[in-house]
Amino acid sequence: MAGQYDPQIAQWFAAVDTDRSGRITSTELQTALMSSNGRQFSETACRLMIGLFDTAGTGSIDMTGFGQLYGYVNQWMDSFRRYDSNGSGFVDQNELMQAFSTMGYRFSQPFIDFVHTKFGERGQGVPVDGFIMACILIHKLTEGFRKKDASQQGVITINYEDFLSTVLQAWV
Ligand SMILES: [Ca+2]
Repeated sequence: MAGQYDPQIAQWFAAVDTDRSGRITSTELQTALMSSNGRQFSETACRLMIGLFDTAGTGSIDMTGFGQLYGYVNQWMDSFRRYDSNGSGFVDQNELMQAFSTMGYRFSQPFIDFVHTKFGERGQGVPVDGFIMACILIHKLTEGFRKKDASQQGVITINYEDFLSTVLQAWV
């Protein structure tokens, strides 16, 4: 709906859309996050974020998608800052456990340790872009799992191609 955008979002959109194409690509998002956050977000994290609202598969998002993404990014960053209790810019296993349980996930310690290793940087913990990637992938894979888990038992039987489709669907 043209003319109904939050003027603040429209202003940010214009600042991020550096080539004035009317759409935001992952590269434009990466540049914007770098300047607002002071940290280089990985290309993969930016592509995953764009992919969340890139319904047409163009590799970019319009202002509506940008507004939605902006809301999500703020929530993830708030959550990250809340659990990064010593302000190091990285979360450790305990902080990850707290963050996920606040989001409603009940994960075991071994799984948290796995996520910490997978999305973390050696010896430092999980940075904000790794945290956002983990949130997006876990959210999408959980949705895929739930669709197959009709009885809500937390266990599914899945054939090979369904498994591949579920995982690849979550990827970019
Ligand atoms: Ca653009």
